[in-house]
Amino acid sequence: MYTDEYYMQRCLQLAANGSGHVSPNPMVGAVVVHKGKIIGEGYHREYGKAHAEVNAINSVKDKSLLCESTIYVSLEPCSHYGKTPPCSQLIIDSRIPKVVIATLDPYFKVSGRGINMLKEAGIEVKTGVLEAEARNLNKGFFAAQQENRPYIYLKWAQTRDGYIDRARVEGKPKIPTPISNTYTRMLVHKMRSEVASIMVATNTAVNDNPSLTTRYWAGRNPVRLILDRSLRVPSDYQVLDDNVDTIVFCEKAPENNNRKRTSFVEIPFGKEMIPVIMRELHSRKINSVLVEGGALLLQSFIDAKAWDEAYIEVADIIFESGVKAPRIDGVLIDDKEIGCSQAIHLSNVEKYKIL
Ligand code: AOF
Ligand code: ZN
Repeated sequence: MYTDEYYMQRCLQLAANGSGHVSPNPMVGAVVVHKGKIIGEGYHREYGKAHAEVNAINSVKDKSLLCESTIYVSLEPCSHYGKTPPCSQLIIDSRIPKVVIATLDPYFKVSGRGINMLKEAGIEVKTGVLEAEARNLNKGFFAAQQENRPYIYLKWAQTRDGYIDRARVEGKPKIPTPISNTYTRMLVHKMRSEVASIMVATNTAVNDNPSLTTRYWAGRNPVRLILDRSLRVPSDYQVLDDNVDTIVFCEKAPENNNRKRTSFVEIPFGKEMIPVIMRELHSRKINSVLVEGGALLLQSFIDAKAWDEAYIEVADIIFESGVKAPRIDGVLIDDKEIGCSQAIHLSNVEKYKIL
């Protein structure tokens, strides 16, 4: 006989298949177990489509076994009519006598109500199985529901002597010197495919003309966020190609904007900047952001303590001079070698509050 953790682990594994397809909804997985044997599996595959429980229950071939089964779900079954009907009602109607849940749904329309519905129908409910793991899987969803802001990741690559770019000589073209290698670049693109948005400031957009897409990883492109106070990014640059949803934060929006997927949002550029942007993203249901550069922008997030996790690649390269990497203090989550780079993963001790 396997433990509850074993089946919940399978739920989390299934849930993760929804990565990049379900945001702003959470990734959720479910399995139906009859006498120790998994007889049904499902996960939330796509935003607006069927929830995990629906797919798991539908996948059970012999429905007569449901009345002797347990359903494991990585998030409290919902109790509301959203884009889909309530999963708790489906579980009740399916006569499943026991439900094992990893974590409560923080969404105010559900939180606790799903469990109450089940209990009132006489169903045995167990919660808290692999709770931390389940919350960890949906950091953006939990930040949005509980902190009213997106989950903030910082990311940069620096040399061993602490530079993120070569010095720029006025009037001379920049000699590109990549700090990341083929493998770590691919990992960055994987990370991009897993976040809802990605942010850079004017200098990065102007100097590097990046496309900020997930070219090296199959997955969804995040919304591009460009901080361009005086609209200095040339209109024929890649971030303004209108191929990907893009928001340009600026002081004064252009009078005419014919682009379909690119919008201009006016914001103040002082101390209020980060909270204003965070509120704007939250209102657009963008529940995670990856801040990629440049150094000044990253430093302003660090100084405002407006970050949750930071990924720093330290390549075995020496520049001797150039643009200094940001300075950061955080709790070390992981520090490992990736090829000839060191990958440092930090977390912030203080939870950033925008209100
Ligand atoms: C579940 N199972 O697999 C998921 C749940 O608009 P809807 O109908 O898709 O509802 C979205 C909300 O449902 C979402 O905010 C979260 O509270 C919950 N997600 N619930 O029972 C699932 N993905
Ligand atoms: Zn549901």
